Amino acid sequence: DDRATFIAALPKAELHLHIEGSLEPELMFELAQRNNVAIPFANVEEVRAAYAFSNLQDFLDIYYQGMGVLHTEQDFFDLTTAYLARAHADAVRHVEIFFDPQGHTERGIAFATVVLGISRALDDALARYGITSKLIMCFLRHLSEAEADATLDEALPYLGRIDGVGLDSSEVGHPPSKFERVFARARSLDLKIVAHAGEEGPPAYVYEALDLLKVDRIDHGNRSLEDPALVARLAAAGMTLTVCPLSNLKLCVVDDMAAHPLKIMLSARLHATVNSDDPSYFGGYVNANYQAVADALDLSKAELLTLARNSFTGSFLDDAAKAKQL
Ligand code: ES4
Ligand code: ZN
Repeated sequence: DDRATFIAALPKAELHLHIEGSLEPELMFELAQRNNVAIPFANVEEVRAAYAFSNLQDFLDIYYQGMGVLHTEQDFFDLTTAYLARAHADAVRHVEIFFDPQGHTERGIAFATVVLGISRALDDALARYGITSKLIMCFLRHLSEAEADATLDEALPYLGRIDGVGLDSSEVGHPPSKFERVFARARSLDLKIVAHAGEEGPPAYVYEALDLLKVDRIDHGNRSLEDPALVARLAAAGMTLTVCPLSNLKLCVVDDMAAHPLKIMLSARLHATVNSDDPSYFGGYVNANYQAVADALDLSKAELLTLARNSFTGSFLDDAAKAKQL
């Protein structure tokens, strides 16, 4: 219909995408075979049937298992190339990709293998599609700050290709305060700062992300809406929230898409954006996320345009590059 056509053609940036979460079951099987890795599924249908989650941890358990098929630089290149082809098909002009180095280094995969495979695919996408990109290294918050610090050390030779650091994995019980020092060090290295906050965790974690980590963006941020003073602060600061509707539905952050807070966020003047998070696991790439939330909340073209504009203004592109996209 008319809205689908509008969404499909809308130039957009994707700001919240875990590259390991774009691993489709077909590629998982191909890489399992290529690398002689056993996976506990007989076929693609069995994999998809396993993607029924009741919370974030349910998902994370299967997400860390899935990434176990990624071994070589070529694997990371193929994974990233497949995502970028899908993003291009969705009129994505700019991507800011998260990766989880600790999910790989703890399995004995070299940091360099991961970064070089991903970044070669990003270079190709610029040449092939004109898609610009930033790369954001996330620390796993269920691990220690010392382990995050060691990961930042490993990243030092690659800071020419890494634009920012983020914080992901199991949120509750692992507040931003646990990582205050490593994020201070990242800031001193001129890295951009983001953190997942308020996905399952309370508004206090969003305050910590702002006050202790000094984030440039909040990933998710849904539970900020429980605290009117926090909403006012986020709006006044022009803080971008990278919202992920299908993720929120699949991880039971919302009970129903009709109950999704995106429209309330926009009404409260929050700088919300729409993103796919882990599209292979949550059932759709960025346009499917726009479509699902637009249908459920009856979003207008003006609201959809605001979301797409927010994705560029909230990106880490420099002002000249933003001006070209807007
Ligand atoms: C994630 Cl949806 C989500 N939340 C937290 N950590 C993650 N890692 C990958 N996807
Ligand atoms: Zn995420």
